Amino acid sequence: ATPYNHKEIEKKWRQNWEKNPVNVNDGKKPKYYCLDMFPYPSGNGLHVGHWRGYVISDVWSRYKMLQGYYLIHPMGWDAFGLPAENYAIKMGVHPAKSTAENVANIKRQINEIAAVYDWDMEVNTTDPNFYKWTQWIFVKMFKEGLAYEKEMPINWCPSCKTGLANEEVVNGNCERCGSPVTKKNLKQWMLRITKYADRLLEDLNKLDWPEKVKKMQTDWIGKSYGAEVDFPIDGRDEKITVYTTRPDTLHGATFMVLAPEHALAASLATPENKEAVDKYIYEASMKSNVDRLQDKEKTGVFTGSYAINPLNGAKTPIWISDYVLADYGTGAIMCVPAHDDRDFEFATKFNIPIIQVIAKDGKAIENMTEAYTEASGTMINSGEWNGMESAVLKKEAPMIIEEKGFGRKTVNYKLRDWVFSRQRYWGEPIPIVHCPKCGCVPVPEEELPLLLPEVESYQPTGTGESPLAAIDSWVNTTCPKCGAPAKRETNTMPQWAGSSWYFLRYVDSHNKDELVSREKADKYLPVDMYIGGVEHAVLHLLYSRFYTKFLYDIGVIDFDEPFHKLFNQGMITGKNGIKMSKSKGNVISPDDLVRDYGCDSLRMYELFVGPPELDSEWDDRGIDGVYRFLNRFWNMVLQNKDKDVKETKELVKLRHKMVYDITSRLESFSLNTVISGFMEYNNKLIEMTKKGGVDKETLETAVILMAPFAPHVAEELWQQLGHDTSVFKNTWPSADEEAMKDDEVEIPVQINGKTKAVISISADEAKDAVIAKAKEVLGDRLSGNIVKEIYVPGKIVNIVQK
Ligand code: ANZ
Ligand code: ZN
Repeated sequence: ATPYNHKEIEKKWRQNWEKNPVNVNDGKKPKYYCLDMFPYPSGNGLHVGHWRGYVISDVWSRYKMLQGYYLIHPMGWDAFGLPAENYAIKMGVHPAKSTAENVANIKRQINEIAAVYDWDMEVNTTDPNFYKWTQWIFVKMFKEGLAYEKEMPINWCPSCKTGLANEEVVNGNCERCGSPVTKKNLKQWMLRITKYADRLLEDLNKLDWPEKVKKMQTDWIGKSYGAEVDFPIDGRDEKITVYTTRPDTLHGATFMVLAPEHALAASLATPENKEAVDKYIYEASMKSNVDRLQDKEKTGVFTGSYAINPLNGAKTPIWISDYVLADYGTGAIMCVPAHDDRDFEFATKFNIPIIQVIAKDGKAIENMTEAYTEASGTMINSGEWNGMESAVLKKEAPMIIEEKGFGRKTVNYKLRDWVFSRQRYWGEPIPIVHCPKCGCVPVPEEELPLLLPEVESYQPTGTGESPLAAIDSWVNTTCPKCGAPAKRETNTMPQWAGSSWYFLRYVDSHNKDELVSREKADKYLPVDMYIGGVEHAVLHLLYSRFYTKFLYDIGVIDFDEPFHKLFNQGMITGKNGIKMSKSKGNVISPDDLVRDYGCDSLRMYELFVGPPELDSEWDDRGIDGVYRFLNRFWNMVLQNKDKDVKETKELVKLRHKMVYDITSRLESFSLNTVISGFMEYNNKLIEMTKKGGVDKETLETAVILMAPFAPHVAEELWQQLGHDTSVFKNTWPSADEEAMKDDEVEIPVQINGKTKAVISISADEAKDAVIAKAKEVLGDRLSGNIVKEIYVPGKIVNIVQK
């Protein structure tokens, strides 16, 4: 038989598939949309870690194709934004040029995977035909009041020289470059994602996503119920309104704290405290939110003023501290040190009284060494509330407060509006004109795309202005409304803009008149399966849901969740779990492995390295084993192909068990055990080959099962088995449970050669198990002095005893 030659058959089938695509839309098949998170075309190319996700999605796609679906399986490029621009600056070439080169290189590498991508659908976020619609969505949002301008202190990365969204700040550092994030006061375009907070939260229930990701989004949206309480200021007309989730503890409020940015903070300082207060406020303004919340010793300053507890008239000192955030709740809190950790720490440090108002079993703690934070127990020191269950009161207090007239029940969210301006060159220009008379006027829809102009210098300026601001001929324009001289907005969109909706465009990527035609959207969308890394849990995956809901609201599409099912693959790491990166010098390129072992071996090895949802260490040596397996499989099929073996009960059973095992492992996404399953079944088939051969149906079934994993090998063997159509024209085999059952046989059980009983066993049961069964039926007929135990497989048991 012909030996397995991966180079030859991979070339042959690649050409063949190009001419005769295996994924065809006959208009009758149901669609299945399997999407990869599209890559940034960075200059480093793909490493074996990138392959993993693409292989997983391609295996799943081909499996769906074999189940009879018309597959939507596209690929494209997320090419605007900081990574592409930073790379271009480093290499000293224009980002448009370097991006095009990188796309070409990565596309070549991706083609080595032999995935069934439909390149006719390809999109690139930097293509004017694409970003026309990114801008169009912005204009629509502006018209709906969802895009607005606001001046405020925002997160600023001094190294990337641009503003960042909250989602892009990770533990106080820039999500891109890791530099500590500072604050900068800038006029910003904002997207009102908060308007969708409730829907973004509730609709998580509709999604078949990992619980972990749902929880991350739930926490990020951070909905909480509580009350606002108004505290009059002693000797003044103003009130301080606080937000609390624990209004049941109102009697235990022994001080108040305002955020340094609170409107009243500076003015509450009495003359002797003025200097200290001003200094504190100034210093706080230099820190980021994350810095302020991090676990370090509390700082604060007393204003000298007091507020009156509206419930019991107690005089409570007003402090300022940076552990209270300006942009959450009301930026002011009532502090209950007995029942809140942060307040306890603060009160202990500054010697403020602590009053316990909730007690377990009604008994107060003698010397509190930490806050009692459970919301269960009985109210004490709480006037008319004494004796109530705190859990009950927690729910009722907002209503009581509302009735008494010094507050109201409220709902709060942690989610903030999306800071949408970037002071960088390589992004979609925000299509707005600033007119001295008309204010902000959107570029008319029919004039989109508003092209990104060529510039001499695309380096970030660091001044808070984008490099576009330096191009007078571009900046100076006329107002689309009144015709007066006006100026263009010079900020660009964040890199998330294009990726928030790209999955909609694939199915109608050439449409010049619409983002996507309603007909195609109804037919081919939304995404059934989305595969990618978990790092996007609250960035891309939240923004995409927001955009989808908006486009649903304005009637572009008829569904309001983009991704029905989500699978997050783990990372492939270098030795000792270290992330693969160029700087660490541990990047393994797939190119050499494909050359030496072939695409099919690398595909299977990518899955074999470990459970797909976990991080796995890469070890080059393992691919050898997969390569040898493919050789053995190849030889096994070819050895049997002309033998014309009749199917036996044993072969039928083996076939159905194989179908059952492979399918159930595949369905549960246990892809590494699918590969080990193939190895086990191949060994069994090799055994059968030695015993007399494997029948054609079993061979064909094995080849079809292998097709999503090793498509070239499967296609070639399918042809060698005598077919002239593609292996992918088959239907995925199904397992018959009846056929999988083991046969039972009855055998005699003897003592010293005389039959005493009959037992029924399955034909391939192990000797130990059969002897155990025999001894059980013989019971006390056994003497306890056994000399020998004889088992003739499937025939007879004989126990020799004295
Ligand atoms: C009194 C109290 C007593 C509180 C108690 C807690 C426990 P979540 O669940 O995160 O919404 N808080 C309110 N606004 C704040 C701000 N701008 N910065 C920092 N902390 C703020 O938390 C709400 C609780 O966090 C509120 O309830 C408030 O403290 C505090 F035993 O009020 B609480
Ligand atoms: Zn940065």
